[in-house]
Amino acid sequence: MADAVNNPLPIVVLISGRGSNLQSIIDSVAAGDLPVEIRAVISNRPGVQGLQRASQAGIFTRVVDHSHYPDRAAFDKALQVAIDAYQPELVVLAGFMRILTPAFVHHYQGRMINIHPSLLPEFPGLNTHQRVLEAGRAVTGATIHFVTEEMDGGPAILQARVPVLAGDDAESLAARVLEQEHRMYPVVIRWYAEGRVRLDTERQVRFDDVPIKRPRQLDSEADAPC
Ligand code: NHR
Ligand code: GAR
Repeated sequence: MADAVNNPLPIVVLISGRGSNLQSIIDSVAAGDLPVEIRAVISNRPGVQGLQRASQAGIFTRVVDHSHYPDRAAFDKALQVAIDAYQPELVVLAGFMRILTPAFVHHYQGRMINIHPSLLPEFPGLNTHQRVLEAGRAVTGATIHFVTEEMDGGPAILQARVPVLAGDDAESLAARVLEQEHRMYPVVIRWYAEGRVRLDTERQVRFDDVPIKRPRQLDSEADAPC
């Protein structure tokens, strides 16, 4: 647990690319709105924009390049060693694009979260926005969930809904969803830091100790930033 000033929650953020979700977390910490210490940002791809964002903010960066390892197990082991050197209490996947092995996931059970740009359980996996458009959905959104061995299948914590508009393409839709994503991660990480959200032994999300059957919705209660 963390208290805003004295005891920030140590986290490590995993990225693969642009890092705009990372930036929203960095900005929220800098604004004093998020009681965490970003101990490191780790990318599986060298040279990505997210690494620059981290360096600019004075955060340690590491690259664990998946293409340098013979298989997923070897990559995940190296990634685990890199992460654990920073002793985070929470691992945050922010546009991280490699599926993680069960052994890795178990090591961080209840201590690792992901953001995915759809209303899970709908549209897990890649090319999400294109598939939402092809399915003719009027509403899409984003979901933050605990990571389990099932890809994009872990218990959901928070969702935000976003309309699909006439004339949208994958790019315009992604941009509208991303605006909500940028609001969501600071909210959920703060909940985690404050001990308000956790995964219980039955793999149920508990919010203020109460098991929640459905994810919370951004804007629904007092969750919205004022
Ligand atoms: N790992 C596990 N075990 N469980 C989850 O819920 C995970 C995960 C790893 C990543 C993020 C996820 C997303 O939000 C995530 C959730 C990548 C792929 C994928 O197919 C799928 C889902 C997600 C991220 N990746 C390809 C692969 O073969 C590689 C694609 C690439 O490198 O560009 O790993 O959507
Ligand atoms: C975000 O939309 C995130 O939800 C999505 O990629 C984008 C990353 O943007 N994640 C996935 O699709 C995971 N498979 P960012 O690098 O600017 O944060």
